[in-house]
Amino acid sequence: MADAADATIGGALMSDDVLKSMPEELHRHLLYTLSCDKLTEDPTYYYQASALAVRDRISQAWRATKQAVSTSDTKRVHYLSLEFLLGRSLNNAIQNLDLDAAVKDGLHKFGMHLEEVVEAEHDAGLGNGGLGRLAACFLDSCANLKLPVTGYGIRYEYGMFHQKIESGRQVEAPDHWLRDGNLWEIERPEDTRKVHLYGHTERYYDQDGQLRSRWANAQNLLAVPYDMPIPGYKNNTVNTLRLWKAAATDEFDLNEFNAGSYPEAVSEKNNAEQISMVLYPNDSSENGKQLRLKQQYFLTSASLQDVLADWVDRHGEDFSKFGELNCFQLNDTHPACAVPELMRLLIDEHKLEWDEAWSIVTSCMAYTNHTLLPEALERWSVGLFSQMLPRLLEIIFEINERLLKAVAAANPGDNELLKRISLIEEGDHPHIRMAYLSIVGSFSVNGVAQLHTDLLKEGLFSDFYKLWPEKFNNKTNGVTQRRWLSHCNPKLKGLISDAIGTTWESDLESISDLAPLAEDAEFRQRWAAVKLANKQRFSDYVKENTGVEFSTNAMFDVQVKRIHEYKRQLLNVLHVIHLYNRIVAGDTQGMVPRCVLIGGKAAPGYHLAKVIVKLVNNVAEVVNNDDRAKDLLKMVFFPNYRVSAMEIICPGTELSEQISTAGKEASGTGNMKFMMNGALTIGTLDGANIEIREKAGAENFFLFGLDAHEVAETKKAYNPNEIIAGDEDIRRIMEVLEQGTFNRDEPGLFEVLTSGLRNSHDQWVTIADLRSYIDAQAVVNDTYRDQEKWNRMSILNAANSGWFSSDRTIQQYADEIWKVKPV
Ligand code: 26W
Repeated sequence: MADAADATIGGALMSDDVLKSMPEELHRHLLYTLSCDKLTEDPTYYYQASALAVRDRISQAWRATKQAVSTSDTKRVHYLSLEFLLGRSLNNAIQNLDLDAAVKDGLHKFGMHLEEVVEAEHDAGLGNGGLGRLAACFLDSCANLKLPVTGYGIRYEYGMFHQKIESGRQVEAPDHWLRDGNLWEIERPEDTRKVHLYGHTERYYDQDGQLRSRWANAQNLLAVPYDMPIPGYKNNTVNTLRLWKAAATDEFDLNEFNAGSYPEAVSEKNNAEQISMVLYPNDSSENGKQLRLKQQYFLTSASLQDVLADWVDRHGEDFSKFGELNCFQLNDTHPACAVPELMRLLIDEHKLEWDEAWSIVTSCMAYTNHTLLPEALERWSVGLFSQMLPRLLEIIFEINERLLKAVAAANPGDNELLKRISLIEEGDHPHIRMAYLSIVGSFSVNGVAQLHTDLLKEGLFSDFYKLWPEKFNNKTNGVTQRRWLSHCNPKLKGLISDAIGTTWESDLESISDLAPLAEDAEFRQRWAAVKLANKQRFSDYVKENTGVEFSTNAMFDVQVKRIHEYKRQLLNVLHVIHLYNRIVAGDTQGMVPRCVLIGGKAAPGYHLAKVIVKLVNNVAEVVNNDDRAKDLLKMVFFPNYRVSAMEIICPGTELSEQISTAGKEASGTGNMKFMMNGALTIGTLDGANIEIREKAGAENFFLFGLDAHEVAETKKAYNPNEIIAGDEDIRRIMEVLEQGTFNRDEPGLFEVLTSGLRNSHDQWVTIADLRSYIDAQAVVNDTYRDQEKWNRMSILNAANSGWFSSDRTIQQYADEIWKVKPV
């Protein structure tokens, strides 16, 4: 048997040796590592054996990558994020290490199929949605580009909740993703860090007679790191995602032990462990919970200490080059405590002076904003902060004082300006504005699509933009084509690679070579055949999860994302009701059969979002059970939407719904996944849709609705009732909704929704966009009738998706923000 440790990833040596040795390796793991008595048929064991065999092969490159980085002394990047939505790892690792044939073949020898075996892996659902999945795509691209980037996050015991649908309503169940263990992580107890909470600050004179501040009487807890490998694509690079688990210190319980209260001591331990217990399932409104602030501080303090400890190992107490050789990218404001915490560590622990420390902090922190929604901007109560993080609060006050002094000097007499930019929002309950803290403490502030960045500059952050225009920049999001095309759509991958080679897998711009093939009738036919096969898989999956039959003759129309008013799933439902009304009225001339799927989780405390879920289910129930609609219209709410569901939904989708109120969706990334897989988009001029339309060509995009500035104008004198009264189709839609067609047994159930639509203060101006949306959907319908045309447009969308690779995004972060080179 070849020694696994000798194999080179993606090297020439590999394939033959691996093919031969894989069955033996699987066998060895089944027998010795997993101790299976006789050869089992349980796919879970084969999943574990495969993961172990693949992990063996990752180890060497992982060690080599660490070695290369630690000896090179190049600049390093630390990506701090409360969320990493990785999904499954086995298939990804197999693909990136080029082990596909070997593992498939190895499993065959045991009568097992890889497709079945990978299903045994739980999704690592350590994120809510866009921001968390973006972090995962970024790690993949950093490894692909061989960049020295480490991810830092929290090892939540429970990830994003499991969504069940009972009587049409969302019910949350815990996601204990670690219950069968996690073969992808390695605990590193030797790198455990100590984190402080509570206590108070005190003044003292150090040996040099200097007056200093320190954090006294704090409670300590431990941060224990678990490392996960992030393999690059066939390039011998394996980067690291380091996730922290909270644990109690031993010292903690001593007093209580001595007092004989063993159970109390153990419950203290539990208290500490709470911190990494559960991911907050909120992605659009901050709720000021203590535990969440603890999580944020826990992550930032442990990660910064980790980086500093490594620095001191290599450079001693000389920090003169620390700022130049490190960069911390803050994924939204969630890790914003990094600004005052790095100040604290440098000043209190490493005895630097304020100015020196501040110049280091502001040369190595960079902040990405992911949302314009005011209710999602984090503000922490000063009271809570002073209790939990007293020393940090002191530092924040000092940062603020210096900021206000400098701004006042440059803008004498402008007290309004000072109030507006203060890090502290004054009032009965003063709050710290975490976004402002992040801007002030960073050398770079970026938005995630061009429109979003422009709106940040002219709106939310305009005062800061005037102060420091040079800090602001745009980095349009991207997604990794390795997961979101190669892995999830093997048939399309095959077709594309047959036609233009495989360069696109590591350099997506080259997918543009497909464009001329849009004119090739035979290629179009093969393209359509792949879509059809993917629709079949999609349809089987829908049947399995909902019991509803989606006919592959119909157009597959999909909206999957978190449920939120601004994303306007409601607009989608209004259109479905419109189609249903036409069917009932017999007005079906030229109507193409459609299957509409909506999926996504509602934050557990977001009542309106939950009512929207219920509405989708109720409309689906009526439509799917009406014989008149049988051949023309189906609708489902897909339960428990997650990364591994998208891997099946995305390849089979034909129409991608990106219909948010313009100016509200920072970027969107689902829109990019669909485009790569040849879906056409119906969308507003919002977030990255604008760039998608530019790249795809306006003629290959179904545009509707008001743009961001028109939305603002419309709101000044918005009269939805007038629009409703003046438009026969819209009047009908509202009528059936308000008559209770979809809530016979529960009168008034959807009143909150209909009254919202009719409200002149409706923030999402849904009714204002409805006519335009219905008309655009009619154009979609007519285009679909011409399948040659549709397929041409589909190919052109995929061919023009090169810009939306996260490799491009990360290359821009590396060149323009981080200034790092591959190792
Ligand atoms: C404090 C509660 C909370 C938690 C998470 C507020 C806000 C968030 C995230 C910033 C929400 C989020 O995921 N934003 C999404 O980020 C994606 C990646 O940049 C964008 O593509 C989406 O448009 C944006 O909604």
